[in-house]
Amino acid sequence: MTAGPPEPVRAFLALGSNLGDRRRYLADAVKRLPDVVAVSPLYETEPVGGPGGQGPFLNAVAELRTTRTPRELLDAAHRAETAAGRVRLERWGPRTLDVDVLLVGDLTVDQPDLIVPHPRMWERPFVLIPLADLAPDLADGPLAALGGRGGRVAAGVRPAGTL
Ligand code: GSY
Repeated sequence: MTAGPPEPVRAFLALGSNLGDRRRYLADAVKRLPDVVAVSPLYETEPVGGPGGQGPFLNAVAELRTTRTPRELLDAAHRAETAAGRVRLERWGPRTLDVDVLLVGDLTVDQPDLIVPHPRMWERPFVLIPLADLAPDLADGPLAALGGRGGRVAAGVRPAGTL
């Protein structure tokens, strides 16, 4: 028996920006990324980690229906960051665009530059809250462990409209 074409899976990418025209960087990234079928609402969020004095982030999550590998999605994420003029001045510092691969179906990857599922996603309200808008089945449990969806404001995550 020969293998048929790969079945598309549901994948999720996290998008964030806290420098320059944040909304435009997110909108351009969504157009650039492959196989996007849905985008969460936007949230304005307090920076987690990194140097003090950074401005707030705009965060969202994009849902893909894709046959691409996690590595191909990471490459697409890096291309979108480069197109946004991202310069890596400072680790965890302000950035025009950050795109993280969160989940790719039920695939797991553990490589030096790519871990899927994203290892810190389950503790980040700025990821889980927009993810819960698209996939409550995946995010509501971890979000409840952090204080629940009702904890949005307390977690420094404020609704900021849509793209
Ligand atoms: O890891 C994504 C970049 N990032 C963010 C972010 O997107 N949102 C918030 N609120 N804090 C962050 N810290 C980092 S690093």
